[in-house]
Amino acid sequence: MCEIQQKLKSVLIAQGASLVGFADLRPVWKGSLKTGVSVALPLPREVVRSLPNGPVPRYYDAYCRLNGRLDRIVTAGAEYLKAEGYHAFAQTAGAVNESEDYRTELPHKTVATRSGLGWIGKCALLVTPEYGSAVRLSSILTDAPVRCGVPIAQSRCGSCTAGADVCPGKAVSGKVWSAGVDRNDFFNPYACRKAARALARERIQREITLCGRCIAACPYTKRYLAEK
Ligand code: B12
Repeated sequence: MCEIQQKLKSVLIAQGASLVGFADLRPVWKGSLKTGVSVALPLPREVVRSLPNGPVPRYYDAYCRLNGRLDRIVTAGAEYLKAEGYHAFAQTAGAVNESEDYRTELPHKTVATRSGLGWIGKCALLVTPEYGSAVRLSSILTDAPVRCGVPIAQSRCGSCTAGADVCPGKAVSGKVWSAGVDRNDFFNPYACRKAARALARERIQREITLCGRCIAACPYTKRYLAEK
């Protein structure tokens, strides 16, 4: 790992990042900044344990808190890179535009799989070996020279049906992801959004897309919960 990469990683970890990965984005991204830095924060175990039936107020609180922390971490990382003379763009929640069909130009999950942090589960979430799908993500784009991780291009979900079984919107078809398989070929974002918003309205009285049942059901998440 070269010096700038090591220092950037230290900055991100000092700011609170739990997982950091570096991605070669050339095959997936036409923009000028060809390196992605993926940052993940886990949902606290006690929050995930409260999710099997859908969102609860503490999940909403954690969601807001982690989003704020991620924005601060990637902003600090981008500021550090710029101070070192590189170009850098922090993909904060406010800086990313979402289209009407729920797509962004360069999703955090693409940066994450390209950096080797995990794969896309049948539930369409990033699944990491460390925390399962119980992570929130952000990313930085840059032209700083770094050694990139080995991309993960295949799912490790196997024949698992846990996410599909608990999805209140029946949004999970069960088809296995591999790099290049489009989201809409295995997951229905409209059905997910509709069911999650109904659940959030009913359970926490908020107009927000918040569910979390597939996160809690994932066997990799359960492994994270079983530790300690
Ligand atoms: C739009 C959006 C939604 C939409 C659509 C969801 C979706 N899967 O697209 C709706 C409203 C339904 C939604 C719901 C939820 N969301 Co949401 N959402 C987003 C948002 C803003 C953009 C996602 C996007 O661009 N989708 C477009 C599709 C095409 O891309 P994708 O979802 O990333 O997945 C594809 C690519 O990554 C691609 N890909 C990956 N690697 C590679 C490699 C190569 C070579 C190629 C070619 C492609 C490729 O493959 C994937 C499948 O096609 C992101 C934040 C962000 N800026 O990324 C959060 C995000 C995906 N959401 C998140 C979460 C947690 C949720 C919810 C659980 C809500 C909640 N908090 O309770 C639900 C459940 C969603 C689910 N099961 O997928 C997290 C996911 C964390 C994780 N572990 O993956 C994110 C990253 C937010 C965050 N900051 O952490 N969400």
